[in-house]
Amino acid sequence: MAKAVKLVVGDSLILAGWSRADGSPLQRGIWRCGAASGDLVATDGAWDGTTESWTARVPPSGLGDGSHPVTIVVTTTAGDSAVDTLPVVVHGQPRLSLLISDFNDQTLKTWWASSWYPFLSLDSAAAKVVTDSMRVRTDSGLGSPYLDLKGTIVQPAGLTYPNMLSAAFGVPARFDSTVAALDIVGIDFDLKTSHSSSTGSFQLMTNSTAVTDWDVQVVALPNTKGQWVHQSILFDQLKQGGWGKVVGALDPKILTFIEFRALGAGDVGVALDNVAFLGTRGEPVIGVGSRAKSLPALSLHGHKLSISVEGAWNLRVVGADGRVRERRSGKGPAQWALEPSRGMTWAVLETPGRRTILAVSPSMR
Ligand SMILES: [Ca+2]
Repeated sequence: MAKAVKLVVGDSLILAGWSRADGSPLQRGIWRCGAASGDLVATDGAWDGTTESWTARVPPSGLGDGSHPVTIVVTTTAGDSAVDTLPVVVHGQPRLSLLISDFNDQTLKTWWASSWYPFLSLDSAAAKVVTDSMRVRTDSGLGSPYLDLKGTIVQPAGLTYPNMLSAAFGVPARFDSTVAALDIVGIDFDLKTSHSSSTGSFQLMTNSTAVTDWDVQVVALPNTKGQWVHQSILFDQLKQGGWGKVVGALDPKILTFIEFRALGAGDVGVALDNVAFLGTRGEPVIGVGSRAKSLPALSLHGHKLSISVEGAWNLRVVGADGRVRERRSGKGPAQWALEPSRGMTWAVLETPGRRTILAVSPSMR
């Protein structure tokens, strides 16, 4: 045993192993971790052979935040013993530790007052990427302001990798002490993407000072087809995407740059909100909403029905007798007053791949 086991506060550690004695039979095995200790339980029910396999459960209460060696001691009837240790690192549950941007002040600023910007992989000859806009947008009455990037990606002939367009921000060098204090382990955000090409894709990309030769660390993001989704990404999910020497897991202390990328030719959209670092120490940031949770596709306010989806939709209002009382279709958010009706009525919203049903009567009157 040598490699450290990483656990989160509240996890139990299950140990399993086997021990062999030369000569006299094994008599007992114990584990110790700080002030906690317990027996290793022989798999066959009794410590009596020269070879025993065993398990042990170190309960969560025995494993506080921090680094703990777990010691295993096995003894024989002759009084011989063998000791082994297992390093265990326990950290807190990832929580929202540092808000980067919620865009609610209607600017593209990060918390350290640098700005988000559109990043083009190739912005020279032949208009390879056209950035139509990157701005803070608010859909009237449908949630807080958010970052909205739209553009057209053109794939130049001869380019061997997909051309791309990103919403990006730089991480200042002084950030390392903050990262250490909060034990930053990931990033959390609301995301809405769209791509006119079925082969288009999206990535979260980071640069750090450890990765050289223009290489980067990436993880795939979904094409959400115009719907808001909540994403929580731990940095150890990121993999090196390219040419550089493999440096292992991203060390957030040396992060320099984060990009939310659209890749491949086509018309693309990347929208972001409530972007925050996840850390395992310190007080959680409260009051950061999630659009994915707070904005249902279909909601009723008084007698006003709100649709908060980005793409095309069809809606029908259906009575308990199955009769359709109202039909509408559109694209993007919409809100209007429903016609009064007797008895139970349901609004049925259909978007590509999804149907949402909401009872809208009799509470509407
Ligand atoms: Ca916002």
